[in-house]
Amino acid sequence: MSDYFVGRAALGAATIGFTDLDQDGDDDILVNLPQAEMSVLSNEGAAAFAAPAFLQTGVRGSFEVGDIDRDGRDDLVAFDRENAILWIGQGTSGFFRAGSTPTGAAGRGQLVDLNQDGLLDVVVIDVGGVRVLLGTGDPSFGATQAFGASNSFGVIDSAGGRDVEGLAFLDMDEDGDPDLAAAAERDVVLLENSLR
Ligand SMILES: [Ca+2]
Ligand SMILES: [Ca+2]
Ligand SMILES: [Ca+2]
Ligand SMILES: [Ca+2]
Repeated sequence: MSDYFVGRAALGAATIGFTDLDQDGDDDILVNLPQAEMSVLSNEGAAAFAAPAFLQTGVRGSFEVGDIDRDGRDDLVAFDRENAILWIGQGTSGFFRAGSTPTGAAGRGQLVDLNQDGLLDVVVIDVGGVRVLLGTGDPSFGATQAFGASNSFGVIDSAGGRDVEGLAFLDMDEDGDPDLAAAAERDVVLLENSLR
């Protein structure tokens, strides 16, 4: 086990992601700091990381890593209180803000290709359920919609108005697209993906 310094005031608000920022073939560590800068720990191989470099990103809140515009470099989607904010990856020079899409939901999200069109989509946890923004490749996301408005698992309104605490994706009906399991209060709610 090794400890690495990531920067001042990493505190509990920090989120961690992995991406090969310098494209040398190994994953580097990104830590988002509360003051809207990002600490980058470059992977030096053999389970060792360099001292942090800092990127002024403006990204606040949690983030997810994925190649949104499909240029081969990872991008970031940050989630603030009302929006999914897209930052396009530029390699070692960091990320630039490409736009923001209202999610109507606070704080957390995940990236997954729900409709299997090759473009990452955004799934956000909302108060009372789960919402989806389909990737358009522009790079941007479409309007939000409820997940699985009708489905064979018998769940009608996303998570039925219950607060969702966690999400996992699994192709439960083996039709080739990822379905969703949501931890909603005392239950696990299964939502079939009906977006295709
Ligand atoms: Ca690397
Ligand atoms: Ca990209
Ligand atoms: Ca998609
Ligand atoms: Ca499925």
